[in-house]
Amino acid sequence: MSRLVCVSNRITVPRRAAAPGGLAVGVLAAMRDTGGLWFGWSGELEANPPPTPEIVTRGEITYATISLTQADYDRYYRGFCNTTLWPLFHYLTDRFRYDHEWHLGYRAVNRRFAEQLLPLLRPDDRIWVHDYHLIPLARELRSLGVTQPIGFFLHIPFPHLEVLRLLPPYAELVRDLEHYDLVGLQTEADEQSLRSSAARITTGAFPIGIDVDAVIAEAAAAMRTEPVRRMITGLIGRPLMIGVDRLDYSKGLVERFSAYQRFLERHAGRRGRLIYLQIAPLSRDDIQAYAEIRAALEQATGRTNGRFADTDWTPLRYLNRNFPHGTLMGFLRAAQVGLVTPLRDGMNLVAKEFVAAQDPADPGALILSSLAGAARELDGAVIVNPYDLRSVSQAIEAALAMPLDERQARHTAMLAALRSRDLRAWHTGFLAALSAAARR
Ligand code: GDG
Repeated sequence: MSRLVCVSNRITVPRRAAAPGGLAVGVLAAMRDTGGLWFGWSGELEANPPPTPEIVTRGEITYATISLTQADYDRYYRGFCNTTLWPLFHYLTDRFRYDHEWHLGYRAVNRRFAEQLLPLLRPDDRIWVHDYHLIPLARELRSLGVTQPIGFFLHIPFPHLEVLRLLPPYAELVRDLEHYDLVGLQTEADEQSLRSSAARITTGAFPIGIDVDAVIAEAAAAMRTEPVRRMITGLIGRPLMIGVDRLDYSKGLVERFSAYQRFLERHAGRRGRLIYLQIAPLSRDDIQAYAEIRAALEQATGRTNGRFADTDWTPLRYLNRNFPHGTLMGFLRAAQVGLVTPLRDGMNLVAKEFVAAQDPADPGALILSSLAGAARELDGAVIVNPYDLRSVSQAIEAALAMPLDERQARHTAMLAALRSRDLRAWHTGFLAALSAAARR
């Protein structure tokens, strides 16, 4: 079988501190199945990056990493990727900024990725490029003479043309996508949005899933570990409501904290009888919008706890910490309510992990934003509009009061949906479609 070459912005070489994020887990699962080469940025900044990648092999996977300069990082990563494309693609146009220099930096880094990947390629490779950082990569590779199949998967939403048009070089970006044999998106809605800009691209919806049995096993095993037991002891028998999100404005945390405050106002009987634990590891914290959101959340936490806490009760526990994945799955299993309310999300794997982590005999209820890709599969969740504080507050009450038989019925339906489109289905489905598209 031909070799799989995955390309993503950041690379997780095992035993290096891994940044939390759904993409790395998905790529790793695909690579573990077939072996192959994974190419991307090491996360290091250097004044004079070496002209060839650093190569490390672990088992069946070879990792090839390059470093970037500070100027690349500022223009390509902080600028164009995370201050231009990220907010625009999430329809958060207030946060969208554009600078021509950032765009040049984006193009230059994509060119360098292509030049450094080229000597590593073999004639029978299949190349799978991941996410918004690398949209121009196929065009660059093709211009260097690469003829192997190249597929692209976008982990975040794709905006409708009427939003995409805010981006000055939007037409160029759409033309970049035409150089791929296949462009994969999370949902059919994203696929339709892309089609509003580009009719000539071969597209498909490949919703990313999770390794259901692995999460079930992780969550069950974590219940016996010290960190999970300590957390449960600290609840003193109170029900737990949980959120786990990278600290990102797209995750709707400010709105969520406001909805919780409203809930405590309107449901005085629940005061002292519920603990909301929000885990939000810092991400991209050198970008101003992220620093702002962090400050807003600290203030909101202080307001809620200052107003409602009692000598023996803190309503909101807000942690900017990273936990091992297994520990997180144990926390999810211990919760009666999962709160996943992004303002927009490509998929949202935490919602899926919450479902899989539950004890089927007494499952918790999931509150899920209608604006997350996952809402299209998880219709057993309590679906909310994250901007509607009243409905989120009512959903919290409904989730807490939901009878066991209803929780079980919803959980069974959602678990079946997760199994029918799991992580393996995602990568095998994409790669099969890529081969078929390349043959045509
Ligand atoms: C992007 C898209 C799409 C979280 N905190 C920690 C930690 N996590 C893990 C979660 C989950 C993953 O990270 C987060 O995935 P999400 O899907 O929720 O969100 P993004 O990072 O924004 O991912 C998203 C995804 O790509 C995949 O295509 O679903 O829409 O935005 O697995 O459990 N993991 C560890 N420590 C943490 O503190 N180890």
